[in-house]
Amino acid sequence: MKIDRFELFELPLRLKFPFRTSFGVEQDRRILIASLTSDGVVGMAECVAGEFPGYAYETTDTAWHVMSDFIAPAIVGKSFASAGELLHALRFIRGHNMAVAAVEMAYWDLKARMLNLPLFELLGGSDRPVPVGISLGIQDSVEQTVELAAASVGQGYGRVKLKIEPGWDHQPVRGVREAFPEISLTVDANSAYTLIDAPALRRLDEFGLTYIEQPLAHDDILDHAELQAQLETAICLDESIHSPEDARKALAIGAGRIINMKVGRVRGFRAALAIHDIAQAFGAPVWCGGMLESGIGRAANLHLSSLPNFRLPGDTSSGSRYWDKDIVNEPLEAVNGVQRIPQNGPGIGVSLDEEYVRRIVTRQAVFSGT
Ligand code: OSB
Ligand code: MG
Repeated sequence: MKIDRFELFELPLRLKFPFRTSFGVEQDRRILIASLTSDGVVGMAECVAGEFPGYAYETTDTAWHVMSDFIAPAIVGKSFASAGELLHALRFIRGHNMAVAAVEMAYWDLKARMLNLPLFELLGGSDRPVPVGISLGIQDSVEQTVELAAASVGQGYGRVKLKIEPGWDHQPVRGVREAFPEISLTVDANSAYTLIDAPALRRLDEFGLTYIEQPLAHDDILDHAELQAQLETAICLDESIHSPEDARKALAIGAGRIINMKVGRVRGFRAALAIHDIAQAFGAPVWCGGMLESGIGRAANLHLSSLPNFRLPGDTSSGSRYWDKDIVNEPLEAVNGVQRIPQNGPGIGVSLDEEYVRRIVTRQAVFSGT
């Protein structure tokens, strides 16, 4: 497939609520969409970089820079027979996985559209219902947290994840657990603890959490292994896993028992599939994380989530939870805690609301060959 055109655009979208984690607060998102055109067919994907370098070092602006100044010249006017070939042409870019992933994912969407297949088929998944949970940011009070958890349970979500940090862990978890003794409850620390905090984390064991997500440093696996040995609760790794190699090493040393898969974090679908298989070989489930995506990223997540080793509910909750108005035409709504894979046409199975996009777009760049 020859890449005739590469286009980037930026769309400001305001979350319905400020999303607070141990690394900061996000409400005003700038959604970056990358699109690739070949032979008149267009594939697209969302870049999941955030507004500030809190979750990872990439930001909307570093991703824009890397995509327009380095990726565009390396791919426009060139032909790639596979995602592997495309990635090979981008191997000179160290890191910047979210920027590379957006282009690689757009390539998969393009390929699926050319073959007239839903993306899940190309990825090796299936048309199955995708169980999803909800990720609740840090709130001002335990009462508020329990209220939000109650609303989520009322909407049918099969798992509730609470963001935690030192000083905000035991109390909200106890509050929600006492109100809902049976739900699958998890916590996500986004790297806010160190090994010195092991006793505080051990105290969470009594609540029967499904897992504790990324308690320790974003670049650590060794201390996680030491912590996992001291906990009954499974550790789920998010920030620490950037590649199939990271996944293999982490699972080999027992740094965790579960992996949160984010395609942007790991450099694209190809790496995500490899991590899926490695985790499966270790008997470790994966689940699909979220990065407060618009419907474009959310649709891609749902297709990926249909692979067999996605065995725990993902973070792809209803689009209407995040946005008053999404940028896609198709609603992506969970019913009784389950999302259907969008299939309004091939590829990711959703379409941009072109009129709305034209109205809100703040930045656009087009790279086309001669
Ligand atoms: O750690 O999983 C995370 C959002 C932004 C950055 C990191 C994370 C998250 C979430 C929200 O937990 C998931 C979502 O609802 O999209
Ligand atoms: Mg996380």
